[in-house]
Amino acid sequence: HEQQDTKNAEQKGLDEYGSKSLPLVSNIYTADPSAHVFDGKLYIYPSHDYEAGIPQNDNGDHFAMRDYHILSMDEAGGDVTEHGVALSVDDVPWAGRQMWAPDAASKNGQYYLYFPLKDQQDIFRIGVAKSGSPVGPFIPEPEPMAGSFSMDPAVFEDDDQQHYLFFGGIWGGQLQRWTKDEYSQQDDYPADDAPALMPKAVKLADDMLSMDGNPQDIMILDESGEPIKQGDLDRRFFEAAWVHKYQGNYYLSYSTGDTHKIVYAMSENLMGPYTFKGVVLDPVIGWTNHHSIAEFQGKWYLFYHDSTLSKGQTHLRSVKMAELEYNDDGTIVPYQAYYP
Ligand code: FUB
Repeated sequence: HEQQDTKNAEQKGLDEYGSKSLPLVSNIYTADPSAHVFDGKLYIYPSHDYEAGIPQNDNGDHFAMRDYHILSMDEAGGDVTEHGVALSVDDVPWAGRQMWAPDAASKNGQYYLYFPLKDQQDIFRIGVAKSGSPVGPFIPEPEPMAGSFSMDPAVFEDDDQQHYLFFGGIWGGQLQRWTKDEYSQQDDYPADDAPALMPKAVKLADDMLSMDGNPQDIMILDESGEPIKQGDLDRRFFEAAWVHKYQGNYYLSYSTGDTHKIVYAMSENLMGPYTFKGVVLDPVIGWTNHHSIAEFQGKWYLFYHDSTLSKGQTHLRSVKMAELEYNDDGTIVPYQAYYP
């Protein structure tokens, strides 16, 4: 951890934004970090941002990513290896455009990369690609996962080794187009005083390539036990769900999107309902906020991104990591990403 502290100290005062952490890599732009420890080593599965020259819009067309590069570290604060192209849009037979936030899982010595990508009808689907190595290259299945829709997959492995896929996101993530169980060209948002659109989750089948059953809503409740409302912009689910387990409790954390926070809710049951607790990370430099949380070598870390390296360009982000702390009652101490 000393090395991390040194990096932090070096950073202080050198960055116009007052960032507490350095980008993990600066040879490419990286975003949406999904972190996992496989065989004692830390792997980060990020999006790979680049300048596609596409004007910004609410649909996120400017996030036009075309491949994935995986990062790894032997120790926190140590050297970071960027492993080159692990999967390219050119390798995916059903590909349309936009390789957004991926995640990965491991089972029986095989590694699985779950990736959201629009198909040739411009509908987000979730694809799976396999490799014998955690850093790829990954070979995609010929079709997207049957029954998949929307984006931001996050795979959680429970203590019994069963894997679960959490996913979904509104606005450009298209979740609001699936309220009738089939894709609609029209957005269909609940009224502001109605329950919000919730993230989805489903058990993964033994083959890790398909869903075991139909995705269900994961309910996020307020302190009175009522579903968080669509108009509750500081708390309602937008995108980037992530699940981790700490001291026997499940934590569902996610982005509030247009209010730019990472917030979390807790439950004793993986499939919920979850009770809203508070903020993990306040808005960062850049529009999007996306994270993961993982334990590595006995400490808990928050992985996030911001746009400090690109001087604030929202679609050119960099992955960072920082130690995450918990209070004695299991609630999370919000991480302050910038020096005041
Ligand atoms: O990187 C593209 C999209 O931006 C992700 O899928 C969202 O979570 C947001 O970070």
